[in-house]
Amino acid sequence: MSDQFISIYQSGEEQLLEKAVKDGAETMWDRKAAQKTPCGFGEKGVCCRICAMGPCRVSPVAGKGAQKGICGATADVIVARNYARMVAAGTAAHSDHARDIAHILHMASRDGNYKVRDEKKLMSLAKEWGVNTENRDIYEIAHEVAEIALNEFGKPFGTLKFLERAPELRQKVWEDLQIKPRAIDREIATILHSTHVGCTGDAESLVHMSMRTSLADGWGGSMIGTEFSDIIFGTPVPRETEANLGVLDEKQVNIILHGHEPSLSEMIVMASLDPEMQKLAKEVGAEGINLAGMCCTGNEVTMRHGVKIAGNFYQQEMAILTGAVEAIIVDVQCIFPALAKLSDCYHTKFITTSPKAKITGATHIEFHEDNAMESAKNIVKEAIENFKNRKNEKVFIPEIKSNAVVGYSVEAVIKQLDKVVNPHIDPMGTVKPLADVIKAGVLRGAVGIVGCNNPKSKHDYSHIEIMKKLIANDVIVVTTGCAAQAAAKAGLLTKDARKLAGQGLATVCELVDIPPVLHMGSCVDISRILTIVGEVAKHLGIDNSDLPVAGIAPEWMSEKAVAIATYVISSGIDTFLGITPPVTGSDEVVDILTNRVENMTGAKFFIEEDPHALADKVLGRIEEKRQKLGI
Ligand code: SF4
Ligand code: WCC
Ligand code: FE2
Repeated sequence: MSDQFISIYQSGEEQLLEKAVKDGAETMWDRKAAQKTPCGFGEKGVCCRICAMGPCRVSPVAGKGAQKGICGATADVIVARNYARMVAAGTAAHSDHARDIAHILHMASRDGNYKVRDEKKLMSLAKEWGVNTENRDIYEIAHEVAEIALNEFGKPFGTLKFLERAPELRQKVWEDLQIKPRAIDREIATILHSTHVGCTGDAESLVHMSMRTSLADGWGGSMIGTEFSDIIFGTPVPRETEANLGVLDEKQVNIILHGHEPSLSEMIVMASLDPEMQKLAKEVGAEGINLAGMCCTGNEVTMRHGVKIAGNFYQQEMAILTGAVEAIIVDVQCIFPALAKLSDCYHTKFITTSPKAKITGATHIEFHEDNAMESAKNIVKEAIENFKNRKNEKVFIPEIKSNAVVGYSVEAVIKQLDKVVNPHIDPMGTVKPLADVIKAGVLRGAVGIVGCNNPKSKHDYSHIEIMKKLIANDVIVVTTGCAAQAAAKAGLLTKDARKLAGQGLATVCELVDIPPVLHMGSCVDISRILTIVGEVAKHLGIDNSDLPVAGIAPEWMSEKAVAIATYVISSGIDTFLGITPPVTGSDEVVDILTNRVENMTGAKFFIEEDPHALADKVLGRIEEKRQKLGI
């Protein structure tokens, strides 16, 4: 195995942590140590503080200790209620992001900052939603489409429009289970209502409701987030980039873009290219402006502009510890409040931009979409002017980075697949070649690996071990979020990584000209994975749950991940969690999630903290599915 593929375990993190001690900087590890042993009640999900008669914590062991909260809620009810609220919060985060993006399309104009970049996608969505496109200005169409999307959040009647994109068999499952989400906000509000003190007191009902709410994320908020970002900023195509802290450049103004919504980061990318900004950078003695991304913002700008990836969730503190970052610009989600104090140890400016995520101690420069370019320039200017405050003796940039190819939207994957289509025999522009190789067994299956980092697991270790094992066994991997950035840093997003693939997958990669692990974008872009799985199922005339596919969140930590895992299950795709969710205080809830839910949705949860055992279970399950399908 070449060094490139093991570099992930020598990424300079240890040196940076030593540097932190020397610089008197506090990191997550100090705070983790201060937490001592985590609360066993919280860990098992049996702590309730939903009303002021409590907090109540009940025993996770039947027949021993307090078995009920003051209101009589059992461990089953408390665990299920807490789970449902995680799903609600995750769904709210993805969907509120999507709402902002839909608003941006609604304000897009020919001479404004935000334009329509993918007209084809807009027109096809307009057609899908029955919007008249004849003899109309493209922006008029865009505004109507945006308004329909905005109504998906609060419409009083009907169910979500994007559900109709799923295979018919899947829609029937949802229909029979009565879990087709209605308006997005409504599902979130309903579940908050139902989990209020004195409402739902039945675990199965709470899981059932959680499924409906989560589908409002996957086939609602997240899908709107993806589709509308593509329309406004362009549908990603494969492009090359680099990943890891080594992309920071001592000679340039380093700006980290961290957070989620492309509306801000796209403008920062544009602003940094502005000759006026470039000139300013030279004036302060820098060679230029170096943007580097983190978390989903990192994914959004890398797949549309090739902006380099500084790292994933766990590395946000590391980036500041390099002492080489002039500014870390954030909007919403996955941002450590600790960055404010940490930035104070260096010259780094920690700039918050969203009224939804202000942080004490940060410099708040509010980003206004209606004045986007000017706001972005002001933010970039702050960073440039801060270059002169950098203390060279405090700079240490680990010299580690890997090449990566990013940006495999569904459209881009299909375009690659066209390379093996004989147009005299088969149609172009479909997933047929993918379905064919899965059917033939050249690929045993396809797996989505997604999600965060979590200090409960060695940084990126589970992501990478699982990916390597799956591709070695001819399972193609698609990836998003921080998992995708782990793959990028490990060199798995290169065509070279074919060497690590089994013979079948290596051959497919060769013919179709792709890496064995495909970067599909940010966390909301898991909707791209739902789309491609659905397309393959439709092509074969079967349901998602029949396919040899699975979802894995090896190092997840956020409520968004719980919402995602739940909509993936509800979409008929098995989901493997590498971190145990706080549900083990209820045998009933564990039984529903890891067993009974399969009778409802055709898929279930697997919880396995050992990455190698997890990969084996995935492979076993894939073979089971193949056998059932008779392929
Ligand atoms: Fe206790 Fe019930 Fe109130 Fe929860 S809702 S804090 S279990 S009394
Ligand atoms: Ni999505 Fe997890 Fe990263 Fe945040 S950016 S840390 S939810 S995977
Ligand atoms: Fe994310």
